[in-house]
Amino acid sequence: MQTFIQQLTQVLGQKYILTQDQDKAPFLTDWRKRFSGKALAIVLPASTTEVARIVQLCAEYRIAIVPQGGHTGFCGGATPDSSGNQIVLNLKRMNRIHGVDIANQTITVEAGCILQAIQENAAAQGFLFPLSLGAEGSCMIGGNLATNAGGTNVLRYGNARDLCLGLEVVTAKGEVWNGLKGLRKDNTGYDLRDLFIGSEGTLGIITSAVMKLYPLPISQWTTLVATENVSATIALLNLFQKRATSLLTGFEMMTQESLALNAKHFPQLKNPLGDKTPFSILIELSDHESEAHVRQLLEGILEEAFAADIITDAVIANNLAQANTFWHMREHITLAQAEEGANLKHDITIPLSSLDKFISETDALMRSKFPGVRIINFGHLGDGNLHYNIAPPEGVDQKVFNLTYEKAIHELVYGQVERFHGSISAEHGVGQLKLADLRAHKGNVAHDLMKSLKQALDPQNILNPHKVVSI
Ligand code: FAD
Ligand code: 2HG
Ligand code: ZN
Repeated sequence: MQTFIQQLTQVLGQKYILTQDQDKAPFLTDWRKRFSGKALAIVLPASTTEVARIVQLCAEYRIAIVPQGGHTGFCGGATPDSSGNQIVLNLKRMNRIHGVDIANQTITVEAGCILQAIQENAAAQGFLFPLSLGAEGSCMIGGNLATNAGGTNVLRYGNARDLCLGLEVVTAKGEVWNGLKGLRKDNTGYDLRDLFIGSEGTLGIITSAVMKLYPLPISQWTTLVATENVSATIALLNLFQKRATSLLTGFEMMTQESLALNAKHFPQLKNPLGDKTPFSILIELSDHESEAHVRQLLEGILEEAFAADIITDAVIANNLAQANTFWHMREHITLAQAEEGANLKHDITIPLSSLDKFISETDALMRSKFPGVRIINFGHLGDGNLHYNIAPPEGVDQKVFNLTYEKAIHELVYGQVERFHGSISAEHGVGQLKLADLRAHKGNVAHDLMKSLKQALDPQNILNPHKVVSI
């Protein structure tokens, strides 16, 4: 090990290899404090050449590498195991923005760029980089691509995969694959880019990316709408899809129970629809024509929704500050859950046509088997993506509750997801949290194919082993 560290030092210099406990500590626990590990060293490269050299050394000494961005992932993918034999390769020093290509409408960035920095850089040049999530101030584009992150703009612009036109990746052998051409069409055989996106650091280390840009909208209007039930909410979504088509850029659902957590931990974030509304729906329209055009369209659709008895109340944000408070309400649910303590997360997708039945059946099962639990159900309804999280009954110790019921609750939810032909991971990935669940729910053929890919691309199993699939 000493020789390995010495050789690493020759590549990076001592300053960028952290081996002391107090220096390593900030990199060893994830954002939720759900996963903790140990590491031989934290390694902080500044260039693709350095990443390649590190991987070559790890391949030679058979040392496992855990790639890491902002460490905001929910599935423990970026946290090392407890052996103390793995290195964490954190990409935060690789944070250069190489520039915007105006004609191609793309931005080329290094993997360690903070998502918000990319959005701001693009906006300063008149472009929208639409990937947007609550962790955007700290997650990094390499992590976003490695998890194929979703967020609040997916229904209009797609997830991280849809926004990516090229990657540079260091392979398990320490070779560099340069796929940064930024082409919108390229049918030269297997799509390597798509293989690495969503692979959570198990097939290669993403070092740079070419991402799509869009024109900045001239005007955005945000509204909070009250509905009585899921079927009305889906009817509302379909109405907006029909009338607003591509101007619809956000459609988020929050249940009364989810917002009750906000009321408890962030009482300043008052729901303008009141605290008795069963479903509060946050809707955003973005327009490239004019303020008047989009405002008129929004009012027209809401009038139609009232007339059809789909909605019971609506508040339109009058200015940017008010629109921001609506979004804060939505984004603070995750923070309120963290304040409340450990909850059991289920990041799932269900076909929209079955969503109503899924929720009513699963809620009923959950409440009958685990009386008193709080169902914190919210999410990106426009994508059929629920965050169907379970908190213990008020006053019950979370640790004891989770130890006793975690397995049974996951089984109940994932059993229902299977029955309704959904997915057990919509946008957060698999990591170590859902390793066994993936094996159980992916299907043998698909799971074996995934293992074959892992075996082919990383035969020594040094890239983030025992995350996503075990070989
Ligand atoms: P990390 O957590 O550091 O890593 C995630 C995975 O990617 C790990 O497996 C890691 O090994 C791998 N990885 C990281 N960088 C690289 C690289 N350069 N090359 C190869 N592998 C790499 N997620 C959503 O999808 N939608 C949301 O709306 C959303 N909201 C969130 C809100 C909050 C408040 C928080 C805390 C998280 C949220 N997340 C959301 C989850 C998280 O932010 C995303 O999964 C994000 O994409 C992770 O990025 P990161 O840089 O933190 O990656
Ligand atoms: C969101 O949509 C994130 O806010 C977090 O994906 C979801 O807290 C969660 O479970
Ligand atoms: Zn989400």
